[in-house]
Amino acid sequence: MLAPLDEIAQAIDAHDSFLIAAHVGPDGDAIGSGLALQQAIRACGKEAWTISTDSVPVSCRFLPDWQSVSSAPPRQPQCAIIIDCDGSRDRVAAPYHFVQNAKFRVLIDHHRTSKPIFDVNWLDIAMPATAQMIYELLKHLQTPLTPEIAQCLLCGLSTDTGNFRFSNTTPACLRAAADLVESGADPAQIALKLFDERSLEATKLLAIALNKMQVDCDGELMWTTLTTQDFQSVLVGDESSENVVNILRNVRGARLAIVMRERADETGPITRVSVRADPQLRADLFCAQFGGGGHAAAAGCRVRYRPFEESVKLIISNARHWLSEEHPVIEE
Ligand SMILES: [Mn+2]
Repeated sequence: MLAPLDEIAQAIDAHDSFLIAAHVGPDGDAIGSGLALQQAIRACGKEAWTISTDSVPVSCRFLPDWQSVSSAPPRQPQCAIIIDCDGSRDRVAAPYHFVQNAKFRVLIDHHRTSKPIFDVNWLDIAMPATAQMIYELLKHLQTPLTPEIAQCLLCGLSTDTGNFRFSNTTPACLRAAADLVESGADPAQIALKLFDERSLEATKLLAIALNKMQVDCDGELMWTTLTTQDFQSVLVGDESSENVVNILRNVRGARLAIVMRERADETGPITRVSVRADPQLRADLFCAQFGGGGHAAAAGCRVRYRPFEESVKLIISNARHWLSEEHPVIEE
């Protein structure tokens, strides 16, 4: 039996057109990994399209070639490579028939909730970021690391390690980062764009969210909400609320932080939920109860078909219980 890296190399060799897609609400790992893989496949003289039906987050609109990301491929690709998520219809930010109708499907992911559902599945929860996996794939393929590819991969590593501050910052990850900087990636630009820069509107939204901050369970649970009206009052969308949950998580004594945002689509109201937690509290399992996913320390979900206030009550009462319950320890 071939190792996953060899199987993926074979899949790239055997096909001429590729769909690359990651999770809904893509982040710097999803977009950076996708763009790096796209550039590498195109460098082999093949067609590759990075797809995101949720667009590219503003914080990532400095990456080389980010404007090539589109909401659908121009035609059915032969091979679908799904990265940074579990590959299911609900999680993939691409029109799913393109995934289903692909002759061959590859899954590359580092989330612990993913299962081998495609033709080739490279699932490795020890990897700090999908970008680390793409880095190793490109090394395996002997693809030259251009400054553009290096910048995209460093963006992915930086996103998922909190700019090399989380406990998933492994020696291998730092070695890859060093190699990427040597190849032309710009860590200062990435840190500024991903972690520091914030629009004026997002800063105003942060003020609203902090004003409404709730302290629960003796300070172990911190939460807040942002309503449609809050978003309208500062004329911004959901992408401007990303960092609020981290600010709540950083309050001394907090173990679980939750931000709930009121949105809507053609199915009706949606409550978008971002969760940050002490990893022992398994944010991924907390969100899985509501059909979401993520990591032990950071996860998300969407609650549909209920008014916002009801969703908030449901999630917060669940969170209060969650804090006092035992959760499966993370098996290494
Ligand atoms: Mn990731």
